[in-house]
Amino acid sequence: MISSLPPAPAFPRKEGGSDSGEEIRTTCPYCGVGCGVKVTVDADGQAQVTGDERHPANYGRLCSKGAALGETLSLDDRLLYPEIHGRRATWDEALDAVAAGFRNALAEHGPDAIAFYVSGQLLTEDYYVANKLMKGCFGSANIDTNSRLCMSSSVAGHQRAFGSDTVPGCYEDLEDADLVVLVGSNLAWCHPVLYQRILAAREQRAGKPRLVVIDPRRTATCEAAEIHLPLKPGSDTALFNGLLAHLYQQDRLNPEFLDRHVAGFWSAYQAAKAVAPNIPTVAAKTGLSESAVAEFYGLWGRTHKVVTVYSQGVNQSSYGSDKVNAIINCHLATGRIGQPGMGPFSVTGQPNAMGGREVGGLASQLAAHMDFAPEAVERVRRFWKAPAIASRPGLKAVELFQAVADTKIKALWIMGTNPLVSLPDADAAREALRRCPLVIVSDAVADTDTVRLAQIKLPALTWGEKEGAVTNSERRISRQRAFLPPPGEAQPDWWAMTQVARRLGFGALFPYESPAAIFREHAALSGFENEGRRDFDISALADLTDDGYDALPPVQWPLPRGATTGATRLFGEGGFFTADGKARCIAVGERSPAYAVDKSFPLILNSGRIRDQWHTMTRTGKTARLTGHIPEPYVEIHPVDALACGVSENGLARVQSRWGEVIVRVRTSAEQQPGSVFAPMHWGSPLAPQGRVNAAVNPAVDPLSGQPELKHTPVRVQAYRPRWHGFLLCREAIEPPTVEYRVSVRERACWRYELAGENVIGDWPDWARTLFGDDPGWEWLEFADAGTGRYRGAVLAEGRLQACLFVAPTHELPLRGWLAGLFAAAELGVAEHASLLAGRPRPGQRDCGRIVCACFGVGLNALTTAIRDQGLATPEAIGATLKAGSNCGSCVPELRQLIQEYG
Ligand SMILES: Nc1nc2c(c(=O)[nH]1)N[C@H]1C(S)=C(S)[C@@H](COP(=O)(O)OP(=O)(O)OC[C@H]3O[C@@H](n4cnc5c(=O)[nH]c(N)nc54)[C@H](O)[C@@H]3O)O[C@H]1N2
Ligand SMILES: Nc1nc2c(c(=O)[nH]1)N[C@H]1C(S)=C(S)[C@@H](COP(=O)(O)OP(=O)(O)OC[C@H]3O[C@@H](n4cnc5c(=O)[nH]c(N)nc54)[C@H](O)[C@@H]3O)O[C@H]1N2
Ligand code: SF4
Ligand SMILES: [Mo]
Repeated sequence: MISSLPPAPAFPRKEGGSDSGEEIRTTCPYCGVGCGVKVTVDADGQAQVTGDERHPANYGRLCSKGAALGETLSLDDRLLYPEIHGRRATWDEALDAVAAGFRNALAEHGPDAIAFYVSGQLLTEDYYVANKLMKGCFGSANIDTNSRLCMSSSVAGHQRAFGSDTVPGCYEDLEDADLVVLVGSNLAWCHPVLYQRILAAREQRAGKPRLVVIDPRRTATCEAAEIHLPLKPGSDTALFNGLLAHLYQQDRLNPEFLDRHVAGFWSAYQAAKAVAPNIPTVAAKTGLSESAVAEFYGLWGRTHKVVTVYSQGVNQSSYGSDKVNAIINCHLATGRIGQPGMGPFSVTGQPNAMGGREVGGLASQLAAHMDFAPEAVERVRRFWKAPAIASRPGLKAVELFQAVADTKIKALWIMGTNPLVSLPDADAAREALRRCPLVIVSDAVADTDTVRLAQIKLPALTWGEKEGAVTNSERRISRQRAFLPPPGEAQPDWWAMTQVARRLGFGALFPYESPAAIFREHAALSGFENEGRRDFDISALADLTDDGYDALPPVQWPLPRGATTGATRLFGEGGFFTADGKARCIAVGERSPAYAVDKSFPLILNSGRIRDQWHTMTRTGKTARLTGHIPEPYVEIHPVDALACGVSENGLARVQSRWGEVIVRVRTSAEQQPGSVFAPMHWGSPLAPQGRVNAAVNPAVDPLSGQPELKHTPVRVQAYRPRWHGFLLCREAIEPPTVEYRVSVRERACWRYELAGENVIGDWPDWARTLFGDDPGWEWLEFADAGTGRYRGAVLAEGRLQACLFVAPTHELPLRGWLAGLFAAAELGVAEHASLLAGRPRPGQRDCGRIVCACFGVGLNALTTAIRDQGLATPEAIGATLKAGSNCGSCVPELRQLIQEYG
């Protein structure tokens, strides 16, 4: 029998959710742009998702991921009831066990022996409850979050420069600027709607803002850029120190702003001049040409309205906070901050990275943008009436997992994050969890690397099912609203924590029956004894009624009591949150990554994101619309390096570091700079056991922020030559075989498994029957050639294709797209039988190739043919002919590339 894994849900959705046909306005659960979406659930439960034209983040636009949200809501992969040690449990049993675990760990080992590891994807209310329970009741600050891997260098940089963790600007600045500089940001793929807003502004403003991209690789974002600076990995501090020196030397400073609102310029300038005194030095340190550096400096110096956007190429470094301050220094020195079209702009990654920072969910903060200064601790203690308040910072993510490895942490609750895929040195993190006496994981999904190691599993409600608030990159708080009934026994995270708190005797502090009550308390704390001393103040929302909370429109903070509109920008007239009200320029010296390449590990492994996948793929991996663009984990390498390493396009490579290794597909590309390779962060064991890149990523961190250096690990790349390659397609998911290389891919009408192995199985027909099962009613079409090691086998049930397996000594196997398409056919004819046996499409039948446009499923082959044969020369022309690129626009940079290549 073809087993139909994962099983049909034992717990369907309950009654409730929105009424059929009712339109619910909510917020996209992916990136920090925080787009508003409208959802309508039709009578058969299918959700239709469109952009909310009223939401000020996106005004109706969506990217490929947002547009495909409706296809990610099935229950087949969900965690739907609590489990203890692999056995189903009631919520009461599970909550009792969690409470007992923390009670015992506290009693025996004290507050340093417990920890929470949470997520920028929790809603603000979940986050607030987690922070209060840990810091106000357990008396420990051992609550850290995946934001440590994401934004903590920006937080540290903001705090050093502004005295507070404030993003000074707003999205409109990106449209109003005359120059937008993107540093370590692949905006076209990672904040696609912001990228589209910039492009749309350029249409209207005669090419302004101009775009500069600073990234070691040439990314899709560079497609529309005037200048791409492929700097040496890690050399951003040299580039921006050089810019600061240049601005001074060229008399481009704003002396009045500096004088009134900034301290520390002189020492920052001296430090900059010492390491990057002139353009030739900068060119030598960054690997850029002198003319490119001069052009960039000239443009930055001359242009008044500049926004410098930065993201993980800046933050994820062992001196990320210095990179941040080197950038901010230039804006402070020129007074280009907090005015329309100007400012440094850290774009946040996760939908609620900002909300987490607001509640204080990082181990290095206390609550509501307060730190551990004695008066802040005392203030928060009084507000919470806290029985035991944390008075010093707790362990930061990487240290925290080190403490777990050292068995100093006896009870750990992980919520809304998958650290065994996303933490650096991920195999060591896995070992650490194995050693931890109590691991509790709250997740929405039943099978992730992290959930696999949980002793207690708690089923969480997720997007579409839960209510709460998130804050986007421009300080805008938006509501997430439920439109689906809760499935199975899943509960919101705040509820689970509240129940545990009550079991531990903290019921009076956790009286919450709804997220609205939690939000009001959070808003009240932000204004408590604030009087304008702290940037984060939303006390105007402290008295919201439940209805007011339900109806809350998107609002920016600060929003102190009495205010009716939030602040669009801060610091335009100074007013920094330091003791003297002045910002600080920070002296940044010569810096280089923690681990340098050497003879054994001669290449730099860079890592990051692809257009259509979200993090560890628990949602975006579920829809063929999103897996078609890039179906397999890969390493991208410059052709010259590929030659030197003996790897070739489409082959497999082993990427090894001192910490671990992965086996992934090879893509060669001149867009990589020689000496550096790139691998995506997304794949975990459920879909690709050998593709978890963080097994190889080093655990070095920024000493100030604790953010790991995820963009820079010395590695070697070698060809991996298995003895056979194969793939199988199957109408239903099956238990995939355990072989040396395997990747599972969701296709439209089937599952695909890419396989490769060391042990030649030999009797392929027999193997096929073990994998697919056998049934007397099935028809087998098979071709086997033991001599050449080839096998082609297909199973038909009542004329329909059920499954097929293709094996060969090389990867050049029949076309997957053509075969996957056959699963959609009602019945296969004789001609198709023959072509299946031959492993080739019939003349005239085509393979659509890799999907480029996710919205309309337009493949590479159709595009290249149309570009060549019909002379399509613009993305608009392609849109008019094939529709590709005409909906969300996420693929437009790639369409431009194809036009260049094939036009
Ligand atoms: N499609 C998609 N979008 C997402 C996400 C996703 O998973 N998928 N995740 C969201 C999250 S949480 C985040 S944090 C953001 C991240 O958004 P981004 O930061 O834009 O994405 P990354 O791909 O991690 O890294 C950005 C770039 O940094 C470059 N880089 C590497 N080293 C250096 C260096 O030394 N200097 C410079 N200047 N650049 C360097 C890389 O080559 C890469 O292109 O994306 C968000 N949006
Ligand atoms: N090599 C490398 N590693 C990286 C990065 C990189 O650039 N390179 N980037 C880093 C960055 S910036 C980030 S943000 C991280 C992201 O990494 P993670 O946070 O580990 O990735 P996600 O897949 O988003 O994990 C979210 C989990 O929460 C679950 N979930 C969804 N909704 C809910 C809910 O409401 N409640 C609960 N309890 N669970 C829920 C999902 O099923 C999923 O398992 O990765 C980091 N790791
Ligand atoms: S840009 Fe895309 S992923 Fe980000 S919030 Fe908007 S729709 Fe969601
Ligand atoms: Mo992130």
